[in-house]
Amino acid sequence: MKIRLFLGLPLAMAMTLCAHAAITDNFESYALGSDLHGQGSWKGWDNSPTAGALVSDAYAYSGTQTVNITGASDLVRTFSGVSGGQWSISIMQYIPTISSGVSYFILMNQYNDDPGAKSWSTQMECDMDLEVVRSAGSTLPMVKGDWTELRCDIDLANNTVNEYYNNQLLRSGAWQSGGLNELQAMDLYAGNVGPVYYDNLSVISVPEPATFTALALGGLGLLRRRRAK
Ligand SMILES: [Ca+2]
Repeated sequence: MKIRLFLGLPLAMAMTLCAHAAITDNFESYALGSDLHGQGSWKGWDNSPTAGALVSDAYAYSGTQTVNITGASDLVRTFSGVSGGQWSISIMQYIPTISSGVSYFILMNQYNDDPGAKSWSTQMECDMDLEVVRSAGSTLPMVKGDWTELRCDIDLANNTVNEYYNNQLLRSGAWQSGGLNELQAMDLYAGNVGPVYYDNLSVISVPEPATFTALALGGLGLLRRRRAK
């Protein structure tokens, strides 16, 4: 009876895990030099092919490939089912020391191609001239010539977002003041400057599935130890 109970618990956790599948992209599965517009859930803003972005091997956080956000790039990654509860979206960013101008990392609580409705939640302005990152009046020093993480912890249940740059809190505020109580899209907007490289996108529910996996594996470990006795 006790053994069944232990087996049931990890299975239940594994099923919970499946219900909150993580979204990840390390940019390794695309052809080098190809435009992400129209590949997977990527597209140019308002579905415009001219707003896409190219897969690059100039720098990489994982493997050999990233996406290069530069010039006319205004690259959208749409999400579905990122609603309710708490979520964490993370992406690695590399800004070469020679890059200048202002590039943007944007999260949308509502996104539709023109003429559909759009609503903005997070906008990190990466000012490569002043070497700062801004969001709604808050500022942090920029990392250039190295990889750094942009992360937003979103609590849809309580309508809050904590925005982190380089593991430091940049801004804490409301997630939505209009639109929808969801994360519908990420937009990497070059603002006609660049280059800025991005790698290792992940969107996970919180607590993250890895925690559930660890708990489940821990449960199985207990089960094995009990059986071994
Ligand atoms: Ca990669």
